[in-house]
Amino acid sequence: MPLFEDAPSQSQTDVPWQLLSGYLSSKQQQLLWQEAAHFPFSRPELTVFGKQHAIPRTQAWFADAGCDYLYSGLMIRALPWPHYLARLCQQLNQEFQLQLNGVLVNHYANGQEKMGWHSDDEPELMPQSTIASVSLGAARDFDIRHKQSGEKHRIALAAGDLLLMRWPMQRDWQHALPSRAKITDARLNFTFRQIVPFYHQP
Ligand SMILES: O=C(O)CCC(=O)C(=O)O
Repeated sequence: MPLFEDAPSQSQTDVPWQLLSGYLSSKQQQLLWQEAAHFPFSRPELTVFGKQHAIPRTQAWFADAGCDYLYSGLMIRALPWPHYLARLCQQLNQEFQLQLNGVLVNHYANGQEKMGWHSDDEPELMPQSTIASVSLGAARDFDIRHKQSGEKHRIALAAGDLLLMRWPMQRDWQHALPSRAKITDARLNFTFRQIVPFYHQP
């Protein structure tokens, strides 16, 4: 259950997301955290209204062969799966009957780093597929707002939590990770996605 929500209050059965608090064991968290120390994180620059901006976080993309990802105009080639991340992807696929085949890893060095409002609605994502978001490290607020009504929810995502974002979440809602000046610890987030293979190389 969400730890807290903004009004109007709503039961989780009415919304397309599901929070599984403490989904990862502490051993899994430790192994993934250690593995991520070797990830080739980068900070791409995006062009917004003709100006170049470095994104306020670093990221890496791992996926099956042919599952490249076009992110805000940048083509991100799929890197081969690291061991423990691949095992977590298999676990999610088995447990929730999913066909996830790629993961965007976001590293937030501290509370200054963030992600703005968006939906994960890129065309290479399998239509109506689920996105599974796993968090490690510092707990951070995750905000969700409805595109039409503006209805808002806030979920605190803590280390080891799994957030399942099911269809039509990416059609009807946006999400964001706001900055939190007082947080000094790092956070990792893994959004496992299902990509249409070879979408960008037909
Ligand atoms: O870090 C998070 O929890 C959010 C990540 C996110 O919104 C995304 O990868 O699209």
